[in-house]
Amino acid sequence: MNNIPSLSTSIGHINLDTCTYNASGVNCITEENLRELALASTGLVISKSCTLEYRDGNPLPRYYEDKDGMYTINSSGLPNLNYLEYGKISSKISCYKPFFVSVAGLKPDNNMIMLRYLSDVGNISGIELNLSCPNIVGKPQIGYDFESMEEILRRATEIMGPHQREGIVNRKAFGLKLPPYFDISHFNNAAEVINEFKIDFLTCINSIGNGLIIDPVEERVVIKPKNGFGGIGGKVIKATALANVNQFYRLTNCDIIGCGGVQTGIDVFEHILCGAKAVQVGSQLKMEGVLCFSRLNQELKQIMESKGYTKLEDFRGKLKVIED
Ligand code: IRO
Repeated sequence: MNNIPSLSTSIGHINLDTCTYNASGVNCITEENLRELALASTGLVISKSCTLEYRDGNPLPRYYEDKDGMYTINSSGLPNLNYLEYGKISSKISCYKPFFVSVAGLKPDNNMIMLRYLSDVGNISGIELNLSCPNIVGKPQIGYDFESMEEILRRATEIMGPHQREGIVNRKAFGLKLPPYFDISHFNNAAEVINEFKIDFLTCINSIGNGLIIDPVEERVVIKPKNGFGGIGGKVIKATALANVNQFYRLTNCDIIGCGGVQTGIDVFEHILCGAKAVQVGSQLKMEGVLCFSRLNQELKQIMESKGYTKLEDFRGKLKVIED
């Protein structure tokens, strides 16, 4: 009998050999970055969020981490090659494993142009629409404006429905990268909007927007853009991430992708216990490089073995609450 735990999973109709992969944004801008991720022990590869045009991003320094990964702060400002390039690169990555593209238009119309094009590229398996970039001056996070979010999802899901290409129905997994929510009424508001549409997956969460990390010795901020304000990642955001995974697991029928505070196999296990079907790694990938995936997968397998679990569905979403 083969008792080695399997980490295989699925996102929408896309099957993955393992449940961990990169968070969009970290080490995934260039073709070289993406190939390195494809050759690592990832279940899929997702690109940096893209825009219509190439972007250099914000001035440096725009990223900072504390020495033990307790927190990171970034204000990258959407550096990316542009959406057409990720369409082209898709053929180089999809020969290894599923390739997803993250999309973050600076205007709603730009999102629609990119979705229309990318939904017709055969080598792309999924699209994550980023509704939560915290770092573009003058562009509020769409995920916090439920009216705009509804309007964008109405237009996006019309485009992302079954797509006809050379006579073949070519449907991608379509999902949203959400910001963290902190109030129960906001979880309900967001879920109500999401449940109106056909959304395959939700990635919870993006960085916690507009935090401020300072250097008390220098009496100065640690990154340059926006007077030092940026998106917070790292260990400190795990509790918020788990809460968001679990709320959206309860409130929607979407597949949930956990993201936030993952440094060890236990963190991956906890995300799955809260309902996640797969788990993205951001800050830890930045700190450790792509070898983090084989380590995390191995650590998760050891935890599963010690508990007698052979597959993720044995414990996914089975978080217990304390009864009276
Ligand atoms: O500054 C960024 O590029 C960035 C993006 I688009 C995002 O979605 N989240 C983040 O922390 N940084």
